[in-house]
Amino acid sequence: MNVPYHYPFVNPPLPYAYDALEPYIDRKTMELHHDRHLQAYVNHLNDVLKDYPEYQNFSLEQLLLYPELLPSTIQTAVRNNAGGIYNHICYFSTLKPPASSADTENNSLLSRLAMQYGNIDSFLLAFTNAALSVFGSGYAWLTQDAGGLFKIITTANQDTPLTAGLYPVLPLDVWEHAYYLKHYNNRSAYIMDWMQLINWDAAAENISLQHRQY
Ligand code: MN3
Repeated sequence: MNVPYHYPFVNPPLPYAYDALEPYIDRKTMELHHDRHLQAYVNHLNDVLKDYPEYQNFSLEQLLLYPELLPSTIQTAVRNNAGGIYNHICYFSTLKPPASSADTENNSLLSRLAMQYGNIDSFLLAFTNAALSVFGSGYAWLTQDAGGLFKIITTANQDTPLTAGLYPVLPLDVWEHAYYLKHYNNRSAYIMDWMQLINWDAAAENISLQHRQY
C-alpha cells in the first residue's frame, strides 16, 4: 500500500462490484468478506487505539513493523487487527473481474516470475502447493526480499510478510471465510478459481514499491 493511512482507519470500498468476481467467487462471500470480516478488523483496531492518541499517527505499516513501540497490553490486538486490515486490502486489490481486460502483454511481474521460476505454470504450481500447505487459517504470499528475489511464503492467522522483512506482491487468503460458501472445504477448487481473477497489473505495481520506507 502506498497511501498515507492511519487512525481512524476506514474500510476502503472494493475496487469492483460485489458480484464482479462471479462465477469464481460469489457475491455473498464478497459481501461478508469485505463488509463483515474486514470491517470488524477496522472497528477493532480503532477501538484499541482510541485511548492512545500517541499512536494514532502511526501508519498501518508502522503499527505492524514496530510493535515494541506500543504498550505490551495492546501489541497482540494491534498485530491481529492491523494485519487483518493490511492483508485484506492487499488481497482485494490484487483481484479483478474475469471479464475485465487488464493489459498483461508486457507485464513486468509475469516476465520476472517466468525468469525466476522457468515459466508461469511452474510459479503457479509452487504457489498452489504453498497455499494448500497452510494448516488452519492464513495466507500464501508471493513476496520479494530486499534484493528483489521472489519468495513464496505462508503466514498464519493475520500475520504479514512485513515482519519477516519481505515485501508483499500477491496474497491469497485461505481462511475458510474466503471460500466456504461456494467451495465448501475444497480449498484447491478455490485456488483454481482465484487464478482466474489475479490482477497481474495491480500485483506488478507492488513490485515497484519494494524500496518504500515506512
Ligand atoms: Mn479473509
